[in-house]
Amino acid sequence: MDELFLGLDCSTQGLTAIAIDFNAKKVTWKESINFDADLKSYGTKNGVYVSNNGKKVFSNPLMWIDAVDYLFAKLKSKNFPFNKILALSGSAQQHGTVYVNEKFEKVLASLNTNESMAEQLNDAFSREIAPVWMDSSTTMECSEIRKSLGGKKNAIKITGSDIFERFSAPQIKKFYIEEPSKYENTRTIHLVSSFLASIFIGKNAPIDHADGSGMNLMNIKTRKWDARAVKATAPNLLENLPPLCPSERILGKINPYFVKKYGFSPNTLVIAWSGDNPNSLIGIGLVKERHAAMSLGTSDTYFNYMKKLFYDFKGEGHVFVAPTGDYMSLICYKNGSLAREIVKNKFNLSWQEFSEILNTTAPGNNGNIMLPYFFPEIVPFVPNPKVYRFGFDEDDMESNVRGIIEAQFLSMKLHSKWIKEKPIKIMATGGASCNEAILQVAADIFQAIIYKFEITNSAALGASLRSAKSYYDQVKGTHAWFDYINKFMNEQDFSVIKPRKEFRKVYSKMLKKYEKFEKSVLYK
Ligand code: ADP
Ligand code: XUL
Repeated sequence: MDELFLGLDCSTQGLTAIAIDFNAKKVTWKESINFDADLKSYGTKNGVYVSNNGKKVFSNPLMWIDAVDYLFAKLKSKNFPFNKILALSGSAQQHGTVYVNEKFEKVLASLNTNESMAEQLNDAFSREIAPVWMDSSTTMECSEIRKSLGGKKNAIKITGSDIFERFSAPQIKKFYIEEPSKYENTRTIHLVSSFLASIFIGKNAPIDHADGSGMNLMNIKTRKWDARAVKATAPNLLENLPPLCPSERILGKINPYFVKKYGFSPNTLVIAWSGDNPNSLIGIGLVKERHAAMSLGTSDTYFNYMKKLFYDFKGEGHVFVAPTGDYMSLICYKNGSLAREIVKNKFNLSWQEFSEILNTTAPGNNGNIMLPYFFPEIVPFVPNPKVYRFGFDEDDMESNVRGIIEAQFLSMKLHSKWIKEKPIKIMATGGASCNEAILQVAADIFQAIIYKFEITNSAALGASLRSAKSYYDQVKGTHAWFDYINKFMNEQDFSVIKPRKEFRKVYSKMLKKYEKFEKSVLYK
């Protein structure tokens, strides 16, 4: 009988399911839904709601659980073999917080299959909205927490990151200050990942160490809630935080709702869920040093696997626990796909036409440089969006198209310098990684080989691989991650984008110029 494993990824803009047959080394199913298009009644744009000043960005947790029912109904209509899934795990956008009340667990334990989960869980939230990673409204709370922890350097040493607007601690603090009675009614504060894991096990699920690292609440060394950070955030917070656990933890058997409604076996194991970037680390097989990844999704991220803990005391980057139990570095950009789309749409281009321009214009953009802060930026910190163009104007199509792509990778190269290992290989993933013209610019700027996989959703793939490992470790004894990855990933289809040596000089010069321009606008 087939031994299948399911990985789900609840990202900013949609929900994806990937099923793998681990022994056959194959992805056997892939199905996605898009929140804006498939769950229109929620009225999101790119999966979120944005306040007028652009700083508050949030979503509706009911939409995410509706998405699970919607996607599973779609899979059922296609005869997806739910009964062959031995274990499942999941991935979710990082940092977002979900606030549930005491009804949550009670309803979860007795879900009825005649109604949707969202209908039944309607009253189970103490806060209707869930702030997400794109939120940048908590600058004041960040400085208060940072101060309580003894400044930036201490905050980094304790939590692995400086205090960031989108991280959970400042978000929770703001909620406590602005809506104290709703905070009082909160029974548990989940991350998106642990919230969704909860519906799959029918009770509050723990937060895994990897996603827990993105909260400014977990001690990066002890992997426990840090008493100082918890105190600096909100009163009685410890009672409201789920326990922490290793990412490989088997949480239990699947909630009977899914057995009755979709035909899962009652023995299906549910493995701890994690964040999308940690899952991607596994989904592209990054369990070795000197291999890095760029994920080009709604956010652009750059990350690599680290055996040992080290910090970015400049405070731009993060250190997370990796799902392997080691560490990973990460830098995150808000001006990723949505910024690329603004340029593409301004000139009414298809992605193919956009790529054509990249393929036919000169690397170095004839000396033109863009600083593309269409949205408030995380790295470098730009609280108020503004696009700077040096040497060209906003109507010059070629320079804008090349300008934004070069800027994104020059910035990635510049701000990942703290990660001491220089990559020899970079794996590309995320929706925009299907675009070879974009990846060629990245290869030329980094002067590294870029691997492009056929499966662009490495977060869902990573979740399915994590569920396979936890399952087989339990039945066959523990094996190293490296063995699992080697077995599976080497069989996946990929292509290689080589750096063109002739552009090395152009880009090393341009990087210096970019750095100078960046400094001139940031510190003026
Ligand atoms: P997330 O997981 O963050 O929700 P995805 O990784 O699915 O997002 O990426 C979605 C983005 O991929 C879209 O916003 C779109 O801009 C981008 N995208 C899709 N196809 C292409 C393409 N051919 N070239 C460049 N970008 C693309
Ligand atoms: C990472 C980050 C984003 C989200 C959404 O720190 O904020 O990459 O995980 O994908």
